[in-house]
Amino acid sequence: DHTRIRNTALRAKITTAEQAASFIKPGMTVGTSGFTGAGYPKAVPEALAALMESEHAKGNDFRIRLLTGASTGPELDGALAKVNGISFRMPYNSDPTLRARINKGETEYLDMHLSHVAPMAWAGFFGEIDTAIIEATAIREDGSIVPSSSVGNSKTWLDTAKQVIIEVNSWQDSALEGMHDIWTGTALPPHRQPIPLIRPDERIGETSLRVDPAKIVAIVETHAPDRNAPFSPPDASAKAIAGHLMEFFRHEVARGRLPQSLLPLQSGVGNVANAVMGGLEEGPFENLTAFTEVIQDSMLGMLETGKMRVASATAFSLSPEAAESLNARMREFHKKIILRPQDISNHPGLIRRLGCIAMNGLIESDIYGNVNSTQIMGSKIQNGIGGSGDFARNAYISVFMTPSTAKGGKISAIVPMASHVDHITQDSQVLVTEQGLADLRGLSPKQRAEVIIANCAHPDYRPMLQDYYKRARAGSFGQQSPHLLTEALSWHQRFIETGSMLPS
Ligand code: 0RQ
Repeated sequence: DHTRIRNTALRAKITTAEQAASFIKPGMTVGTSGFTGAGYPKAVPEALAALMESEHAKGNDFRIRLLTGASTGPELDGALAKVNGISFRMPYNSDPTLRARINKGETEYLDMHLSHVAPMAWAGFFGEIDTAIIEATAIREDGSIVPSSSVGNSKTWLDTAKQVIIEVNSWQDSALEGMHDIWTGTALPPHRQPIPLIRPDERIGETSLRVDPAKIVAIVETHAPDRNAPFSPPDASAKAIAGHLMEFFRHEVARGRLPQSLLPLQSGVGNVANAVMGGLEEGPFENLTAFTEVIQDSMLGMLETGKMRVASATAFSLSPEAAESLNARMREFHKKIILRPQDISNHPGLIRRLGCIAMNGLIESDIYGNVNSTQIMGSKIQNGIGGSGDFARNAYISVFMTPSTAKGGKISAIVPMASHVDHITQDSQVLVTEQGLADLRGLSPKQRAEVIIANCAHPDYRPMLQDYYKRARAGSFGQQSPHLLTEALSWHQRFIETGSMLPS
C-alpha cells in the first residue's frame, strides 16, 4: 500500500535503494536530510556504500562530498565512512567511524555554524549540489514533501540539487504531518526581509517542502528507526551542575532579571543537558518555552506535564525508547512542537530577538572564559561547533557547562589557555561545573579568571591554576589577559606525553 505517496504520478518513480543509489556518481556533491540521528536517509546510503565498496575492490575511485543538516546515523555517516567513501563532509559529525577518518586526515571536514549552511549553499560556496537524498514521512497529493523527524537543511538541498531522491519511511509516525513549519521567505542580501517570528510558538510558513517533481529521479520506501544515542540517567556531577544552574535561575528571577517562565531555552544534548532539563522539571518555573535545535527525552517529559508550553526546534534527538513512545502518541504533541529549517531554528537574529538562554557543553575553558567545544588537545576533532556558536553569541544569557575534569581526572576542563577556541570570552557569560558556577557578566578578564578558578576548577587542579595565574600576573608581556606563553599549553603537552595533565 502506497498511502504515504499520495501523488499518483510520482508513484511511477518508486524503485529499489540499489537503483536509486546508481544515480549517484563518483565525485558528486550530495546533500541529505538528517540532524542528530533523526530523519536522515537510511536505505540509499547503505546501497551507495555497497556500490562504493565494489568499485573500490575493482581499483576505481568512488567517493562523494557529503553535506547534511548535522550529525546523522550509522547507515549514512557510518556506512559511507566505513568504505572510505566521503572525501569532504560538513557541517557537523558525531559518528565514530567518520571521526576516525577525519582525525587520520582521510576526510576533509568543514565544521561550521549550523545557521550558516543554507545561506552559504545558496551563495554557491559548496559548488553545485548534484543530488539531494531526503527522508520523508509522506508525499502529498500536490507532490510536496512532508519531512520526518528533522528538517535540517532539507529545504535547501531540495531547492538547489539537480536531482532528488526521496526515502519515504513508514516507521516515522504519520502524525508528524503538520508539525513542521517551513518558511519560504529566505533570500540572500540585499534582498533579505525580516523573519516574522516574535514568539517561539509562532508558525510562519508551510507544513511541507516544495520540490520540482521533474527533479525527482527515485523514491524508495523504507521502514527503519532513527538511531540516536541511548539515554543514560544523569550522574552525580551532572546533577550538581543542574543544581547550581537552578539556583542561578532562581536568583535571576528574584532579582527581576528573568521572568518566572524564564526565557526561551536552548539546550545541547547529552548527560548534563538532560540533567538540567530534569532540574527544570522539578523546579519552580512554569510555562517554559524552548527555542532550540533539538528536542531531547527530558524536554518531551516537560511538554507532557505542561511544565513546558511549546518547543521549537529543527529535530528530535531522542533515545530509542523515547522515540518509540513518542511515535505511539505523536498527536498529543501536535500543538506543542514545531520543527523548522535549521537556518530558522538557529537564526542569530531570532535568538537575539527572543532572548534565548543558551546552555551548551564544552571540552575546555581557559581561565578567561575562552571556550573550546570541538578539538581535543587543540587538534583532534570531537564533534563540531554545531549550533553552539549560533546560540552562545546571540543568547540573552550564554551558559557553558561541563564536569570539571575528563578522562577520570587526568584532564582538567579548566586550563591556563584553551588549546583551540570556538567561543571567545565575550560569548561565554556563565560557566558551570559540578564545583560551582561563575557568573562572568560584567567582569574583566582578570576578574573572570579569579572566579573561574575559585568556583569552577577541580580541587586537584585549582592550586596549579592559582599558581599559574599568580606567576602570569608577575611575568606576562601584558596585563589585560596575563599569560606565560611558553607554559600556557604545557598542561596539554604533558597529557600528550604522559597521559595526564597532573605532574607525576
Ligand atoms: O569522550 O566519549 O570518548 O568518553 O568528550 O564528553 O563529558 O560526555 O560531554 O556529551 O556533553 O560532550 C563539548 C563534546 C561535550 C559536546 C561536547 C570527551 C569525553 C567524552 C564527550 P568519550 P562528555 P558531552 C547543541 C549545541 C559542541 C556542539 C554543541 C559538543 C566526550 O557538548 O559536541 O554544543 N558540543 N551543540 O571524555 C579530552 C577534554 C574533554 C574530553 C570532554 N577536556 N579533553 N576529552 N571530553 N572534555 C547540540 C547540537 O548541536 C545538536
